[in-house]
Amino acid sequence: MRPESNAVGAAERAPDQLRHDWCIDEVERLLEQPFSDLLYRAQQTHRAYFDPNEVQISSLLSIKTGACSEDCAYCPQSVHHDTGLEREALMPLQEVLKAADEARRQGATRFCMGAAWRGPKDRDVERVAAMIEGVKALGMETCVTLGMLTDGQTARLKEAGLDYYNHNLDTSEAYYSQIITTRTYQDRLETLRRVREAGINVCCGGILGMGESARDRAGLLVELANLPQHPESVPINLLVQVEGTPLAGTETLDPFIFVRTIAAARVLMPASRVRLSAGRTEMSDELQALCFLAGANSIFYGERLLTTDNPQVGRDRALFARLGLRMSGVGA
Ligand code: SAM
Ligand code: DTB
Ligand code: SF4
Repeated sequence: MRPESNAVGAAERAPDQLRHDWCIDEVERLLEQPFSDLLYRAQQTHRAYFDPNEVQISSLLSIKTGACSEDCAYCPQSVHHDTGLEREALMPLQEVLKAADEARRQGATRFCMGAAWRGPKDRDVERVAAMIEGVKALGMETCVTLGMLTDGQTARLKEAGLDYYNHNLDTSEAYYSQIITTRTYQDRLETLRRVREAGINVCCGGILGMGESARDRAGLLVELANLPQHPESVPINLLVQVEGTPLAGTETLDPFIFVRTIAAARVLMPASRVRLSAGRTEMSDELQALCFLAGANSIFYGERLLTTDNPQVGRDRALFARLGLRMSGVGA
């Protein structure tokens, strides 16, 4: 399998060093290490596998918004929560391609299309396949997140040329039923297995700041790292609290715990892209710098995530310049 663009061939370089036998106690201890020790270890790992000054850039587009039948407690798009979001039908192909081209011009190398579905119908997959083909023709990597998939659907997406499928475990198995009741952890793992078996790269991570315990955070990381193959992309989201969702008003997470969790993800999954994902709008530049120092080397770029705000591109460009970070694929 091809390594992520501009990674230093890490996955091929030391596959024997990638562990899949982590236990929760061990990761809890890692997360509790003195901050400087944990960051030093994460830095060593990061530098052994990647150029620490290079960050992969993805842009997001919601191609089908709202009215999702699932009850994910964090999500503004669930039909179970009243967040005032307008529901929108699947976007026309030309609009999607226009957005992708604009993202490419801004410097994104991967275009991620998200749909608020429990899972797509086969006719939806046909339309998404055309979007994947069109975005690939622009010279970008493609990622989609459409919910649960069948074997036939993963095969169709692979045939269209899909590079990555995003499907998050979100939290530990123990905490999952507090967050989502309309599907199981096992359902999630099944789709991940199908995606992997179809030969599509896996993008899988979670959300922090949902009222979970330290053990839940360790549990999520262990689930990710102990998959038969590490996900190539690991998005770590900080909960974006949206009024009307059950998690609005949750006590905010200590930012150092967020940074520690990024560092632990880097240590457990050395060759993966760890993406500093949702929640950046509320983070200071200094906190984001700590996340990069802890081993994050990917972001969502562009003024919108799916339905909520992301930092202005000017702010990100200025931050990258101040930190001497390069966007991968842009002049690299
Ligand atoms: N419906 C599909 C699914 O759930 O897999 C795809 C779209 S869903 C919005 C993609 C991911 O966005 C979720 O798995 C979750 O991790 C993340 N997400 C949704 N709402 C969020 C929020 N308020 N804060 C942080 N992350 C969020
Ligand atoms: C992921 O882990 N985070 C992205 C992407 N994968 C699809 C989505 C974040 C959504 C934040 C809330 C919103 O904008 O609706
Ligand atoms: Fe639906 Fe995905 Fe939101 Fe859950 S996270 S409610 S599955 S759009």
